[in-house]
Amino acid sequence: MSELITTHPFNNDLRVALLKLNRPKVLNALTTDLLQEIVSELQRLEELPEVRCIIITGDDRAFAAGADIMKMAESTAMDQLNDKRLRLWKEFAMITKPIIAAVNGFALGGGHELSMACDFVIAGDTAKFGQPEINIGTTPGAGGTQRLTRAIGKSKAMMLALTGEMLTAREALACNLIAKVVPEVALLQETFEVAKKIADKSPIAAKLIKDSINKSQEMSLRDGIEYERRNFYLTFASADQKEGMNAFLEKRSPEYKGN
Ligand code: DAK
Repeated sequence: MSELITTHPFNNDLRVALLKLNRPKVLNALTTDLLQEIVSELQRLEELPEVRCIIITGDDRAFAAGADIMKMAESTAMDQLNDKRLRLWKEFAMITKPIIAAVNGFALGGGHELSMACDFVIAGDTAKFGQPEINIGTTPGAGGTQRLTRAIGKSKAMMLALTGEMLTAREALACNLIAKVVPEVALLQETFEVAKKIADKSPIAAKLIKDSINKSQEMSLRDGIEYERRNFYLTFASADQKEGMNAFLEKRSPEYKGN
């Protein structure tokens, strides 16, 4: 059985793809091979015009409990430096389609970093989030000190990463780490409803919104607003913008083609 399974399980709606991590015996611990599979699959989906939104999920016990400690334990600094996962994390960030993390169970260490590298997180009410690397004598290495701090602020990020404690789904929602909490059993259905809303919109606008919001994490406010404005102008080169505004004026539902 593959360690990553792709399906379109929701009424076979090809616009929404579901990627399921499948290493249940080790709580979906991430190896470089699994990360490679995730990135290769995202790159394949990126090229398919019919796919408009991607969901990444795990199983009921874990989204992912971090990098595979078994594979890391005896590695050297040079093994780490030369490992292709550094490039893979960068390639993950280059995907332009919306990616939702649907989290049940543990999202820890690299698993939590994977969820934060997605565009937003929807969690089941029993999910747990944390950066427990300090418990095993190391530090976060894939954005855990950077994305987490931008998301929840310095004080809380410090406390989490320095103690290795976990946040419950409700606590994660309260500090804006995640976007929504739903009953554990309804996670995939609820996430699909959100994904379908996105899939109904213009893929061009979605791509540009994702780009502008991501830039807000890296740019000054003034530069970010300039950047956003250029993306706004760019939508006026799309048929989707004409379709959206004409549909509004004609009081009908728009049909976006992604061009
Ligand atoms: N790696 C390997 N195996 C793991 C694992 C992991 N991260 N997490 C769990 N497992 C395995 C356990 O060893 C156990 O295997 P068996 O004993 O059954 O063979 C099985 O999954 C079930 O786990 P437990 O028996 O421990 O289950 P519990 O419910 O009692 O506890 C737990 C669940 C999640 C609290 C516990 O398993 C745990 O603390 N796991 C470790 C969590 C952790 O420390 N995660 C951080 C790892 S470090 C980088 C990119 C990424 C990273 C770094 C750099 N670069 C790009 C530079 C990331 C680093 C990390 O994530």
